[in-house]
Amino acid sequence: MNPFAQAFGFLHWIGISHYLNLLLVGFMVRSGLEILSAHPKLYWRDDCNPGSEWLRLSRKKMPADRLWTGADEETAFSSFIALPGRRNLGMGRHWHFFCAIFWILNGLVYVGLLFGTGQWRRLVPTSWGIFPEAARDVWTYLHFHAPPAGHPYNAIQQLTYASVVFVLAPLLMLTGAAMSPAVAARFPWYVRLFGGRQPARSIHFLSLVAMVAFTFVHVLLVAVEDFPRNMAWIIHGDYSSERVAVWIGVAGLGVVLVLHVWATLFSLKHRRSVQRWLGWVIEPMRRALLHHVTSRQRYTEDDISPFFRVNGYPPASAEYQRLAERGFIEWRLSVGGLVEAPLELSLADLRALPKQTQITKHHCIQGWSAVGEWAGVAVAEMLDRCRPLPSARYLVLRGFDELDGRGYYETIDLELARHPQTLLAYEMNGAPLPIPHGAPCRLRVETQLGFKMVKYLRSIELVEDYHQLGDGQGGFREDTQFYGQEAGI
Ligand SMILES: Nc1nc2c(c(=O)[nH]1)N[C@H]1C(S)=C(S)[C@@H](COP(=O)(O)O)O[C@H]1N2
Ligand SMILES: [Mo]
Repeated sequence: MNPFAQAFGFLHWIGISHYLNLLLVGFMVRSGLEILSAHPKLYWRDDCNPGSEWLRLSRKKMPADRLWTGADEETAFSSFIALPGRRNLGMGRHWHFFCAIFWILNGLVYVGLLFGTGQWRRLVPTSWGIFPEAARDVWTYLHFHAPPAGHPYNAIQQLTYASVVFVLAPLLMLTGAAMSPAVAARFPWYVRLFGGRQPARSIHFLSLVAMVAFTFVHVLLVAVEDFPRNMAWIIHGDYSSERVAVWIGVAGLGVVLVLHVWATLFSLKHRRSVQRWLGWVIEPMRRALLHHVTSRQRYTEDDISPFFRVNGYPPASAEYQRLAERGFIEWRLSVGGLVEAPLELSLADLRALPKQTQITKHHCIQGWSAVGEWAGVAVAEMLDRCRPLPSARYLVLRGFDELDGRGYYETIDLELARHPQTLLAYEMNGAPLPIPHGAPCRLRVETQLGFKMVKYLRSIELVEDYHQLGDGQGGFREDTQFYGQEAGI
């Protein structure tokens, strides 16, 4: 008997890992669909040109005669298919990453035990003969007969199981990692392995479809073949006590269903709690893995996207409009808070500082991307001039725009602020920053998602802590859309 079977008496480790897998994959499929609903379009190119999507799950049409934004393209999926549904990207992401952590751990334990116990022989084909054998089995299935039982699987089952465990699951993990802006910024070659961020996103989705199809057929076959006998094997690891196994199996499925309903309703009602509790697990992990990674992007002019989406409409305030009308001559960026030397920088002052240019890929949290060239002053240069006090830990960047009475703001810590490609950009693609993209000056933090990069900058304040600002979550979108403060994924 293996140690797990001993510890749990009647439970077999294959049963436990299958059960956790069913639970976690279900949660990840539904939260993944929630994420997709934020930008329900899939592309093969990272420019995400409107109209170039190969899959569109929305009927919304963007106007041709006025500015529209990525947020306008967002749709709501039903809570029956998405976790939690109803346009809750923040919630979908928390569930997706939370479950991903445990799914990977479960997968590692499963594969470890598979090899540790010799069970891998049932799963991994060891001879080329498997292929003609599988073809014969397909032929038999096509005639609606069951092929002869294998030992214990027939060739086609063995091939399918092996490819789910050793191809599909790793592919989901690898393409998932390729969608992290921090990974893409530090290792552009890694993303290129999949053909780019959008191909990785498309492959991730297609793998999800394959996973759902497999699970469906697998469960169906287990059920129609010999349900009690199969349940006994899954749960006990042998063919004893079939009746107990059936009951445990049915009860287990009931628990999965209840958990889905609970998580959906709870996430719709208590979004701040979900953000806090799941964030408590996810954020330290995200921070440890990705926070210290610096951007090493060096795209070429040929890579620059002909079309670059906008997110966040230009400020409606009279103050901003007046500044814009006069070409931002009177605009000043105030830098204050916990600094030795507060600054008031005009555009001319910024232009007089050392100029840095970078061509990078922008990752919006909703899923779209685009490549642009940005020029401006490194935030590190600005910090050298205002000299933060020892107690300063975060930069609070505020924009001129307001939504529902809240000013747009985001926070980044001093480490991110000092990264070499963290920039106060006043030019885009060789021209002064256009108004929709944040004129006269915006932040670029190239390892992070787009929402951290405040446009229409008004001020920068150095603070010790951000919890006393707004709703205390570290930014406008963290406060109102329940995103995580750490945006490397
Ligand atoms: N002031 C301000 N900055 C903002 C936003 C906003 O709404 N207001 N949206 C953010 C989001 S979600 C993204 S993806 C990027 C989009 O930058 P772009 O409009 O230049 O594409 O800006 C970020 N900065
Ligand atoms: Mo975004």
